[in-house]
Amino acid sequence: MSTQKFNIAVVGATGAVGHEMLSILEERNFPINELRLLASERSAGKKLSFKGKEIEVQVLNENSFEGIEIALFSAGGSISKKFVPAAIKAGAVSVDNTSAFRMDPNTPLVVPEVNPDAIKDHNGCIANPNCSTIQMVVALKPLHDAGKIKRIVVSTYQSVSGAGVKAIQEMYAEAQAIIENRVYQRQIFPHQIAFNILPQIPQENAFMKNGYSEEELKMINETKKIMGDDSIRVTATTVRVPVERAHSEAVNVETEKKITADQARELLSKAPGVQVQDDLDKGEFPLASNATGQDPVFVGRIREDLSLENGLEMWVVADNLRKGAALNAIQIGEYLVAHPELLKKQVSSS
Ligand code: NAP
Ligand code: 3JN
Repeated sequence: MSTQKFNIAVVGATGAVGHEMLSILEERNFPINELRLLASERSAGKKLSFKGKEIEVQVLNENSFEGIEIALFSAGGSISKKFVPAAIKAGAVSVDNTSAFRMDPNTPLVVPEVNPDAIKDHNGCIANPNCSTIQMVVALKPLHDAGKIKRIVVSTYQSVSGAGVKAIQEMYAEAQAIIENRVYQRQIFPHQIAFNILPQIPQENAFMKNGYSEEELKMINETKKIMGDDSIRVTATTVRVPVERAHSEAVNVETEKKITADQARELLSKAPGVQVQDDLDKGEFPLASNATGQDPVFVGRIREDLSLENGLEMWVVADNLRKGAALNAIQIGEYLVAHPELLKKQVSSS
């Protein structure tokens, strides 16, 4: 086993995704030499705990990547656009959780269970897909390999944690205010989120001229790029629900070759990263509350579509902050450390 350890930066370490990254790096015993935590001036001097030690958060700047080998970005697209080039210049490979480079033809967009080999084509940056896309493609890849997917129709039920730490706080504060019959001044969501459902993601400037939201177009475009198949037709409706954590999706797929519900269950039960929870007699199907804090993509309610010759319906649930963001990025990091030749700089042995 290699004894190499690596210098890692986490950009956005104080955020919802950053917090999850630190837990997963610790849990999976990622081989770290130095861990550099970066955030905005608001967090200057703040300390975060990692493996029992307190690490001070540093303010992100152009020189933050000196000596860094892997930089994990989750501080928003504009920060990535500005600082991924600085990280590359310093010799680090970036794994970017934002949409900044996802559709850039020179940047691989990777879900390790689906297209790990794309990592080899990186030019200093590897993009992590949108959370809703990640969990869907993990569940669909084995069906695509078996029967070639022609069309996907997906509706999402996305938790508030997808909109960041402040959005979680807003859902609880608004629920409390409603229960106590108080007026609540919203800051994050455009409409009431507590005890309500919003067919708008993201919360600002969501909609395009064609009526689709930005999140829906991300799912459509990213799915084709990750699956490496532009011929798959995809349509999506993305919806915010008052759930703290884990996104749920109703996914309908049409395949070229017939796949029965039993065959789909069999294929999915063997697929990497998937856990089938599908026993209606026992009342078993995936639930956001059970998926919270878990790594797999849970699939259930698998059934043949009564309206189509070769169609399947399923319910797909995953923790958006783990497999949908931090875990997927760290799996890409693990691939890089397992193939150190893919890290641009010479890495030092500990
Ligand atoms: P969040 O809880 O609001 O956290 C934002 C993080 O970014 C904080 O650490 C914040 O630092 C940092 N930040 C903000 N402005 C900064 C600046 N000017 N310089 C340095 N750091 C700055 O948001 P989140 O939910 O963790 O999401 C963060 C980003 O990750 C999103 O914007 C999105 O691009 C990406 N994301 C991706 C997925 C996915 O589907 N793969 C899912 C969720 C999020 P302070 O605490 O100092 O403000
Ligand atoms: O809303 C969600 O459930 C997922 C949100 C993801 C997100 C939030 C702000 C900016 C993204 C993303 O990952 O696509 C971005 C972005 O980077 O564009």
